[in-house]
Amino acid sequence: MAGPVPVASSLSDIYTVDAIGTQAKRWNNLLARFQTIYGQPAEFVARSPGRVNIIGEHIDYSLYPVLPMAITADSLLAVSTKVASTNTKEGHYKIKIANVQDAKFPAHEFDIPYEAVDIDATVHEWTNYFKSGLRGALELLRKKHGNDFEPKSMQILMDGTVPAGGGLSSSAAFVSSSALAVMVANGEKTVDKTELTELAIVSERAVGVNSGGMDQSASVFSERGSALFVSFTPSLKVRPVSFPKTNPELTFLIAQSFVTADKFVTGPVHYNLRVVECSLAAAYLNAVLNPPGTQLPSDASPLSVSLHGFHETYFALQEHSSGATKSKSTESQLEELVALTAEKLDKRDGYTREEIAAVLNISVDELNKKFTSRFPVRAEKFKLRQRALHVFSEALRVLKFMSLLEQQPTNTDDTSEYNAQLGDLLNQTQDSCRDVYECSCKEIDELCSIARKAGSYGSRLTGAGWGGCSVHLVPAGKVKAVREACEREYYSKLDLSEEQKEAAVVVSKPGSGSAVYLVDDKPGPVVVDDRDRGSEVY
Ligand code: NG1
Repeated sequence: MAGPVPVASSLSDIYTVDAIGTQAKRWNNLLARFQTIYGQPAEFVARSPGRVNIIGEHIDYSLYPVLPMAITADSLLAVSTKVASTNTKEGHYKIKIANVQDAKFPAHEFDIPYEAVDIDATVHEWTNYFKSGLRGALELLRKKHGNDFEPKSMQILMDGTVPAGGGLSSSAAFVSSSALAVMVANGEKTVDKTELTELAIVSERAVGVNSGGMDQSASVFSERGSALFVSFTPSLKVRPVSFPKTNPELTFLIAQSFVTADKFVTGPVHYNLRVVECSLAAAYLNAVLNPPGTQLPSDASPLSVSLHGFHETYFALQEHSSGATKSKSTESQLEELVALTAEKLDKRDGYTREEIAAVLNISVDELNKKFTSRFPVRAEKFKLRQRALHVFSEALRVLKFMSLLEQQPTNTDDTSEYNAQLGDLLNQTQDSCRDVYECSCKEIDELCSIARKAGSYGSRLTGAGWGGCSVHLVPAGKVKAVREACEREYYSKLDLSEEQKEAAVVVSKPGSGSAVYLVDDKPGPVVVDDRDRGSEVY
């Protein structure tokens, strides 16, 4: 799984068979538009997909493992580095960037100084995502080639099909494909997947969201036909996971709510606030459960202290003081943490900054500096109890889900009971997201109950929530019924275009991750299959 980002020689290396017809048209349009806009062909295309998360919601930034899979929708960046340098400022390189949806995402031209990429995270501007990938990639290139490294100018045309604010991680797809494009444009013949993912995780935080690492990992590493188990400690590790054969066969349906949730705009009361609450919960539990003076390890989570860090410290100290020779299983540790949280964090209406600072034995100013100064958050009280309960119980559900996948169903003629167990875990996640983590919304709740009534085993929000998409585990024979029920009971009440209606509910097959396609090698329409190299197929 680790290793270099693949160089695709045909679209058949990237997409599933059913998607190739539409994708070939789209790629040819992208390359033709590139030629029209810049008066020369693109040299290569960098591609990274969106993802749907199957289970493990809002726990990646607390460094617990998650199980997403890549989808077909993706971000494509067609690139050329043959940029005339006549009007570029001295000591600068030029970035010309345009989007196939030019009315929504206007083209820009930047002269960027060699030494730094300036990103104004207070301004919500689409090109910030490119710049954050650029900044991360350049840091890596400088580490490799020294501080005098001079970046190449680039002209870029982007085509993104992951809906923005739809919970399918358009931002991670854009940042990962941007970083990949910059690496390739600057002469890297191979781009290491782990390096790309790690830099995309850190880069995305520059846009104003304290994100975890699930989306970038899924976008870069996924393999066609498999979901991806991603763990973050002691270091980022991924492994493909396949679903056992079931009867009835299982299908994942993604249903959009058409409630746009913009993490950047609502960060202070939603996403970024949850990150702060989780880190504060870790620090609080450390203060009340570990011996005085215990410091949590500084880790890769956005605020450097995480519930996972607390978890490990707590049990390491317990084992040490009891002289235990055998560690408890992670499942029983998580169960214990759920019980301890319920007991020690007993204030259901939340904790003020003053109350938390007193327990941490620091001033409110120190608390603000450490936890709330990176990105603004707006809260009088922090719901530490609810957030920690969600995280520990969701981490436990991921383990239970994985252990179900690892045991094959016993009765292979009829796996309904097994399917229902998987579905139940998804339903429990939705309940926890709605009631405990408070990241659902009434439209997603409604879609979940419509889908369950029509035959879904398990339905829940996917991604950050507060709108966006829902995911449903549906027996293959009920896909039509679920789709029709959503149309009848939900979408018919919205004012949707034909295009939106068509994209509202899609069957999601696990897709492949990031790839590079070298156009230079293959003039003419994009290649769809090795046999068809260079010839127009669609
Ligand atoms: P979305 O907003 O759906 O891409 C976000 C985070 C993830 C993860 C999920 C919740 C980013 C880029 N992604 O996903 O890391 O925390 O929410 O599980 O911020």
